[in-house]
Amino acid sequence: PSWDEGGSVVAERRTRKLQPPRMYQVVMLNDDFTPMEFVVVVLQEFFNKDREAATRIMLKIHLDGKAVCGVYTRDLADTKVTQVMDAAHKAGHPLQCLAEPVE
Ligand code: NFA
Repeated sequence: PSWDEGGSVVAERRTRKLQPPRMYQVVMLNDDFTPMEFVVVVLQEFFNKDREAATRIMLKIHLDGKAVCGVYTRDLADTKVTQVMDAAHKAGHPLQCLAEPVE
């Protein structure tokens, strides 16, 4: 929100009140080291993809450099990013992902 004295906070509350929340896409990035199988498992485990969808997304990341894994509210998107980064770090892989606002 804006915090000037002109009532813009109230104005924004009025305009946002019946609006859906801003959505965030979780984007996963390619690297040369993370095994394909690890990415497929992560996509199944944290993004509720079946093996076929997970494989398709993994290959898109591999070929295009990145792909959207899912679209969520802010809190959930941040949770997904943390889960992926944590699992990758623990497994010793450099896999990266991030959340970015849609539009
Ligand atoms: N490029 C990686 C490889 O060839 C696979 C990969 C896919 C990594 C998607 C990260 C994301 N092992």
